[in-house]
Amino acid sequence: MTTDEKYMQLALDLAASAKGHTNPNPLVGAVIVKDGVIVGTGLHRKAGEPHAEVHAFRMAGEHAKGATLYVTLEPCSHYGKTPPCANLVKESEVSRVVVAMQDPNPDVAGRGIQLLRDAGIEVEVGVLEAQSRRLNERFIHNMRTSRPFVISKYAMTLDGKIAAHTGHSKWVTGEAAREDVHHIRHEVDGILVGVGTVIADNPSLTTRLNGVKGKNPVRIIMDSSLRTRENANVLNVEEAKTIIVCSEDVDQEKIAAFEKNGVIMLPVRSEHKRLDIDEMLEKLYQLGITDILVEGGSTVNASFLQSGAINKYIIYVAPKVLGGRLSLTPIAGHSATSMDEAFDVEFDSFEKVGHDLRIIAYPKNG
Ligand code: AOF
Ligand code: ZN
Repeated sequence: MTTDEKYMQLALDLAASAKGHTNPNPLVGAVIVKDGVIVGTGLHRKAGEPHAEVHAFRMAGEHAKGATLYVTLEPCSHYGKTPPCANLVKESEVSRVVVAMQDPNPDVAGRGIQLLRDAGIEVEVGVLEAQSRRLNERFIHNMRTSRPFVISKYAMTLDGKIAAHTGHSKWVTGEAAREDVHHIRHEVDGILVGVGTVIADNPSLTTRLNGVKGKNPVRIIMDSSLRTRENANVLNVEEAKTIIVCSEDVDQEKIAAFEKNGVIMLPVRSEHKRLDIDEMLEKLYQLGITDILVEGGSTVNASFLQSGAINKYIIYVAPKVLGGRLSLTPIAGHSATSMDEAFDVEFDSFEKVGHDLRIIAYPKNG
């Protein structure tokens, strides 16, 4: 690792510590170094609060003069909820700025870097860029598509089954893997399941972390013809917000009844009871949902796969073999006639979580 990479890594680690707290904003970290001494550090903690650079400069004070600023995202050049950081960087009289990646926000998009260069500051872009892009995969996707970043999560046996043919599935994975899922729930804005899962399992879809109070994502239920029962746990809106996505041709009175109970109703187009995934995602993003954990069932998983809406896979593999042609698999829907129809993915990482395996993969060319 070069010296620049070492300090950028520190800035990335600082940024990552706020995972799940900055939405809709990106994760940003900053480190200021003068003569080999770290004189300032900062991170963006929460939307609406100061940017990473502001905290770092506050700490560095006079020491910033002639120093190097390491920042994981290009300093902003626009007036958002906070004033532009590029001006602050200029005034601080740092002599060098090292940036991991350009800001994908169209309001910034290189203007911050240009502003600094125009002021005679040496700016280097691209140090640990891949890591920074990975850290902000959700933000980059939001900026590019105005849609939430979709994570498909499921747990299966070594032979790719999620349940016995009876539907019995408690449990595929062990406690550590199930706890890991709660950490992901804690970090995302929304958790989505189909009405089939609501009827079969009556889940509450809340975050339960050992000892630490979890942040509950908004529960999103895909329920085209409004089959969710009145006493379903997901309708307890005191616990967490609930959005039900239904077909736009369902009875208005039915919609009104759910709304009366505090549920947010989201009617979208549908064809043969299949909800339009893209319209749903567009509307969810407008409601402020920047990322979604899709937790099945297999019909919902199939809709997401077929519409090309999956951005990331987090898959748990249990050291069990179930067998059986009728055992259930994670993704139902259309049955391909040849291997050529498979969706290609790229493995990113695999790790043991308790006795299970967690695989992270991304769709190829996605
Ligand atoms: C952050 N934190 O540390 C940096 C950001 O509404 P505002 O003023 O908070 O501006 C948010 C935008 O600022 C964000 O979309 C990104 O383009 C830019 N940089 N944002 O939340 C930071 N440096
Ligand atoms: Zn800023």
